[in-house]
Amino acid sequence: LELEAELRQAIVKNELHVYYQPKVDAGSEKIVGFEALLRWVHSDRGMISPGVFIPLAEQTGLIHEIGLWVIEDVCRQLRQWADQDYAIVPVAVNLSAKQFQSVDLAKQVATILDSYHIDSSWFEFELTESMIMQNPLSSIRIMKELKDLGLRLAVDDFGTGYSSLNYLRRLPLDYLKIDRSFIDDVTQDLSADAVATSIIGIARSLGMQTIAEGVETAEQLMFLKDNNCDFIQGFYFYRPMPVDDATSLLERSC
Ligand code: G
Ligand code: G
Ligand code: MN
Ligand code: NA
Repeated sequence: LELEAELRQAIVKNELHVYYQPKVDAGSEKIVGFEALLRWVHSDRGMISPGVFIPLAEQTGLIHEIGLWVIEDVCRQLRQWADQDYAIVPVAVNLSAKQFQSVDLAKQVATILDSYHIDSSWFEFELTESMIMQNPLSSIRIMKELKDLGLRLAVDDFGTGYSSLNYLRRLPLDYLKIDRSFIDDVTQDLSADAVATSIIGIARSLGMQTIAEGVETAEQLMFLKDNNCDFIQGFYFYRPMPVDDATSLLERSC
């Protein structure tokens, strides 16, 4: 309960920060995007993981306010990068289940993009299979609304949920993100290799691209390149970083 009260205050106390983790093209190894990852730097407790406070925010409904704050903070940053003439790479924001199901999501996003003059191709969302499969028909409708704004959509942690291939085929998705658990085991476990290459194959045949998450070793990278994975994210290249470090990376790649 105490943590809930503190989370309520976190926004006004400027304790929430968006970190940025680069994604690179598997071929050129150039930065092609960022994932926005929320951090709570608490005055006494230090850094609190979103794995802890996002579920709390979901339970208490605070997720709506926090989720909108993340979207707006990312748009404010994109505007600043654009004004400084940096070559913009798209930023992907994670959505939670309640946010995804809230009726006005597309309208709220459109308003924020508009007010910061953000090109919709600069902004992406990551959803999970379980969020989509909770109510597949309404999910398809919401995803279409977001696609109509011009955003790209990714399925996060792909392979760990229960997506029916029959729905997957009908979903307006751009990327499948291969879950870290498979990447951890590739090059060591033939069944993880098979799952990873199957996901790459499914994505390709459905006209989607693949992002491997949690890539930590040269061997994993080699395997993914050999098997035509499109994009790579993980500590091997970059950790999630504060915005100033992300800005320096963009500055260098100009
Ligand atoms: O950054 P880290 O690996 O600690 O993230 C832990 C979890 O928190 C991941 O599942 C990630 O998707 C989630 N997460 C991080 N930032 C956000 C956010 O802004 N919104 C939502 N809904 N989840 C987030
Ligand atoms: O659920 P989601 O995929 O959004 O979670 C992203 C989380 O994965 C973030 O908390 C981020 O810090 C973490 N992460 C990103 N790259 C790596 C990696 O290479 N190894 C590990 N162990 N975690 C990673
Ligand atoms: Mn994610
Ligand atoms: Na993930």
